Amino acid sequence: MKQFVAVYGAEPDGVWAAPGRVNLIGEHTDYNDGFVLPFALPHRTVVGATRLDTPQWTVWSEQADEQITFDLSTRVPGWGAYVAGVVWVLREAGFDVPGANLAITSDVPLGAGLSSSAALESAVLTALVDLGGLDLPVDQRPRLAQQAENEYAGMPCGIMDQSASIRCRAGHALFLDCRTLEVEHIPFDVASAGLAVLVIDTRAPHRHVTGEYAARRASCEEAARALGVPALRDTTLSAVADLPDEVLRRRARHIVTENQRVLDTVDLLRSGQVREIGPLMTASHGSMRDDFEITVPEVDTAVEAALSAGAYGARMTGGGFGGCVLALVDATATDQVAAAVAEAFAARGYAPPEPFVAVPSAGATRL
Ligand code: GAF
Repeated sequence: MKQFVAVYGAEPDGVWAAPGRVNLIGEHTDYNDGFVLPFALPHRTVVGATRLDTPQWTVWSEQADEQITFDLSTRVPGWGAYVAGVVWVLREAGFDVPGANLAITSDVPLGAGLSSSAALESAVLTALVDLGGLDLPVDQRPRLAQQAENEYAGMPCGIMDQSASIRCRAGHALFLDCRTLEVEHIPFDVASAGLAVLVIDTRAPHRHVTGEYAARRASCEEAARALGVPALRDTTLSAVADLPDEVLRRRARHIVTENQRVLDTVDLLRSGQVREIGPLMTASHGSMRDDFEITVPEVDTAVEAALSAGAYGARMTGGGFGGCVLALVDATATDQVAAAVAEAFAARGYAPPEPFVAVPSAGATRL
């Protein structure tokens, strides 16, 4: 790894990588014990690492253009929290984490809702587990990476992004039950159906993401309490309809209907009906816009323009308040749909969007 050699003057002991993700469907369902269906992107965070004999970590990041050093007594802020949080969580779990020199680079777009932070945590976790020969089965790693983000970095996320980054397989979407953590790898071969998934980074400035995200999570927990269930996974539309609070009713309705849309999407994909998932994607967007209220004008514009240009379905992906839209389109129509979205953005005076075609890729690995 050339960056590692440039910083530390020698080749690393090993190089590891973990991807960003898009979520095909199932938004904000993860922390409600529900279902999600993400797939990994080819974009990934790469970590070169060499083991040290002392409990000290030096980390250089190409994107931050910064090097930090910390030990077990340091509380690390900023981007380094996603690295130090992983060391912290592994030690909390009782592992003897080796000290290390690390060099990190990434082509996961930052702040675009494509899980750049989960890619960083997952790459560092995979590297430290391998370097230290730690006995940590793959299916238990996402929970620890999530805990690092929740308790060290302070973002109350669910378990989807770390699961996608660690457990996805190339050519497949990851059907994850966020309560049991059981997974099924669902073949998602859009190309042989003559289709493509177009990702449109709206580049809309994120607005109050962490606060709004935490507020949605709190509303869901409040609705579950009012309904007398452990999580919104356990309720029904008719029970939700009786909630007296109008806002809680809409928040809970999104979760209940979104879980069903994930199950319906999985059923269609299991029987090879790829194009047919389009209307479920579009319905998911409507539910995020009207019931969960996590979209912004740029993402609504992108969805409407993609649908008008012939997309079979389109929706915002990720936590919301900006970020990316996914559109399911004919493989021959990607340029045309991307151009239609760019035109709609120009007409409204928005910054030009950045489109790319997403291919379901592999999860975290040693290179
Ligand atoms: C963010 C969170 F990190 C995930 O856990 C998930 O809740 C997602 O938003 C919304 O589905 O990416």
